Amino acid sequence: MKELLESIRKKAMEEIAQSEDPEALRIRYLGKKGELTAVLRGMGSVPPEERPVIGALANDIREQIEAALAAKAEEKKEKELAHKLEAEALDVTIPGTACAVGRRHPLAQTENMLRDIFIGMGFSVAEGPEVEYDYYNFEALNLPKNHPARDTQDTFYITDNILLRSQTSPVQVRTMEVQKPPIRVISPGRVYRADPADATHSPIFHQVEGLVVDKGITMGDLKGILELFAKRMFGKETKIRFRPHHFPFTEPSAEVDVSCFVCGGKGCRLCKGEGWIEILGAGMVHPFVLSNCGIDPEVYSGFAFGMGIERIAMTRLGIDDMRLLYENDVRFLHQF
Ligand code: 2NL
Repeated sequence: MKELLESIRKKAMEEIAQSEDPEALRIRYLGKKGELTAVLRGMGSVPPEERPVIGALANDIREQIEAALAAKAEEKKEKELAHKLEAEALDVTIPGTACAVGRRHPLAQTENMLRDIFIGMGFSVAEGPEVEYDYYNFEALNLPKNHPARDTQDTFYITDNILLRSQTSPVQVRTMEVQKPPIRVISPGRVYRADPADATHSPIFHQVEGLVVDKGITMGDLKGILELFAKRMFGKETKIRFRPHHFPFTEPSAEVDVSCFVCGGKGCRLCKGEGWIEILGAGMVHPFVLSNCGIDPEVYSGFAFGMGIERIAMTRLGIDDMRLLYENDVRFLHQF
């Protein structure tokens, strides 16, 4: 019996030393049907006086096997960890991959500047549909049926009375319909004209219009607001100039120029020797437009203005072809 136990010890220790799978050996030796267990079961055949000695030996062997198995398991765990650390090793000294940082599109930059300037003067921002009724885009703005601006050649019609807006004024008409004066809004957004693309035209472009309606609003208020706007947009030395003009929705109307911010008015390449650059159209809201929107022109008056964001961006940034703004060539965009 002793010899049998010793041979189990020897075999077990050898096997454990070489094993990759200590758990299988635990079952094989110490499990319910294991070799050592089988020997202990056969204790009945051992003479009673030898049983304590054999029992002690068997326990000693069990403990030794258990300790060897535990050591082996620990060793296996450590090996696995070392392997994992090596496999997942990270060299923090390897140079990183540079991440290309983008920036706002020049049109978005310009629109944000315009928004900031007018919000700073107490205006709020109104938005509205790009697919619009003929009524809001034309009729309400004193452009009756048969007015030349309604030519199907000039505007994208969807049906007889639905079109792509050709200006953002319909947003302001909608504002006047639902809001009582005082009204101070700007309406930035995308507009459409049936123009072929060239250096100064695009069938899709962007506009900011502004509208102020209250009791006692005059042309003087319009001039004050636009002068402040021009100084904030083009620099504090900037002057403005009103030239008489005609729009169906304002009376009187004017085209507004800013003094050239490159030459200060002396005449240069940017202003084509004029000293002045045209940037917007404006005027006092036509009484018909006010009454179309449910505002009594005997009580209230207002001014409105409109400008193309492309034109402002091109003037400020020295861009000579509008098409560059839509090509999304990063070599171009990275310059601004
Ligand atoms: C231009 C000229 C202008 C307006 C837009 C307007 C809006 C309402 C009533 C009256 Cl609701 N007028 N807008 C007024 C004058 C000029 O735009 O050259 N835009 C690019």
